[in-house]
Amino acid sequence: MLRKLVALSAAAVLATALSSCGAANNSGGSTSASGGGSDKITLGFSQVGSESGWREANTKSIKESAPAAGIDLKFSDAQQKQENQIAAIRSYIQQKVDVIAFSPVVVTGWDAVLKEAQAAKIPVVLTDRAVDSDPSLYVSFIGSDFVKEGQEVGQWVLDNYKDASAPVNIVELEGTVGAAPAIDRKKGFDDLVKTNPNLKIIASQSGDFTRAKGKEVMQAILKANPKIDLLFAHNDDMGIGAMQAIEEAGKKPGTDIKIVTIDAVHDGMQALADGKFNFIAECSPLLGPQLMDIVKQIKSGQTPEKRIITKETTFTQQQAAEALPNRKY
Ligand code: GZL
Repeated sequence: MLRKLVALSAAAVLATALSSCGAANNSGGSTSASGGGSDKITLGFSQVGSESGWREANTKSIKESAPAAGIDLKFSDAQQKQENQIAAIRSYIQQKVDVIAFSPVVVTGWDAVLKEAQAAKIPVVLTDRAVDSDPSLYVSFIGSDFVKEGQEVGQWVLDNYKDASAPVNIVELEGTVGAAPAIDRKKGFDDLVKTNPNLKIIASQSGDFTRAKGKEVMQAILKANPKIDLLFAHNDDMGIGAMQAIEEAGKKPGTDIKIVTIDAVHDGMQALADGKFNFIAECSPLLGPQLMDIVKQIKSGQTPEKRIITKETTFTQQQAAEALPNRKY
């Protein structure tokens, strides 16, 4: 009798164990390697690279906000090469991630891989930079208005040189060739500045958004142009590299040659507070939390806004000195 009771209870325990596994498998969640069910969302993210202080802050924001949102993040750094980003996106398609997001290093050349993601029924979100592909190939684009950033810097130049009687020689350090921020910041700035015939852009060249290249290009421009009044650098990092070149040429940045930039990362804000920069238009890298919200909206069947423009401001030297102690990056 006792043996029969023991056998019956063992069978009952075994039946319960199997049915709970079955329940996990049928709950619609994918069972993980451990055999437990998981409803976690997996996001595959392809980052441009690590070319600037802005990019570091952007990467930190994404890497910190994924676990905070309960999202499994697969992250890749493309070292500023489009082919690496395309390979990463293809890998995420193979891995059947739930959502793909990326910051496109340049505007063109994405149609094929975006169509592959669409064919695999994996939604794509753009962050930071735009592409020229058909908007039906991505669900949402969150990032700054780069034309507006260029206009904010251009307006500062118009305001500060409106009474200039002699020509004002301007140098422009452009961002990565073919990148949306480089194209649009140049358009915003140049279209405004050319409304004052005294303002002359005497040299405009790419510094690839890096300090090293910004310094190298500025060294060559300084050698070729004895009279430079103002530098517009498309990001703080190129501005810092150029600032070093200006000092090594025996000139005072912020005084002999004024420097205006875009981003407002810590080192740029410090240069502004120290009087070596003269004005910065902010470009927020803190896109992580909003990206995770968009991913969760998509997975819960909602349709996020197609275009989300990040909120930003501008800084003078005084405002930078006041803001620095509380800056997050
Ligand atoms: C702008 C971003 C740019 C930054 C640079 O959203 O794409 O790339 O301005 C960064 O600092 O390298």
